[in-house]
Amino acid sequence: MAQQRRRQRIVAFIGLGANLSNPIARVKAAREALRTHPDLREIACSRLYRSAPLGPADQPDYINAVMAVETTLAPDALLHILQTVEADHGRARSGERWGPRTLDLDLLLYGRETIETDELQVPHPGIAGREFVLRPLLDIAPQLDIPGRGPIADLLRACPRLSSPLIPVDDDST
Ligand code: A4P
Ligand code: MG
Repeated sequence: MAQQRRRQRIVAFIGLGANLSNPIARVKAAREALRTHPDLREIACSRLYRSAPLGPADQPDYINAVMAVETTLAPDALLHILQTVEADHGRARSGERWGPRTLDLDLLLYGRETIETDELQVPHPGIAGREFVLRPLLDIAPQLDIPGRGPIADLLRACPRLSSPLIPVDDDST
């Protein structure tokens, strides 16, 4: 559909997170699904990080990563791809805020655009205060400035720490 595409190429940042059913493998498989999608071109992907949950503590640790992709898709079309990949990984929405999930794919940034619709808020509302988003972002885009929020290095310095430090995951972990 014509409205699903923009003429210009845009760099979008996607946050990947999982804490159920082999989360390291989930995050790696989601990256692979996005990397090989015909409408996306991967520019960079961070290391994987393990962290304590933000929100209810009675859930497993999370694995998080951030990837940058180039695309001509409109933001809502990109969101639908993320939701399809989530569904392919058995994502069931319990409705619990900050509850456990097999896979969560968030559209963190879409170029420098600010989007406020019923189904999409960009920059992602959690981006500026989450170490597990900012730290992997810093890996792949150290100079990045978040529209309306500022440079990520400053945001990372100021952001609240979780109950335990973020730990990079070894490459050969599964
Ligand atoms: N939506 C609006 N804007 C966006 C966007 N920029 N990207 C809408 C993606 N979706 C967006 O999504 C609910 C609705 O948000 C969608 O229908 C879409 O139209 P969802 O994925 O069901 O909910 P959510 O984003 O997971 O929200 P929730 O449950 O508040 O979770 P959060 O805020 O994402 O947090 N701890 C650690 N250490 N690491 C984590 O990754 N993640 C969470 C989940 C909690 N604790 C965590 C982590
Ligand atoms: Mg989400």
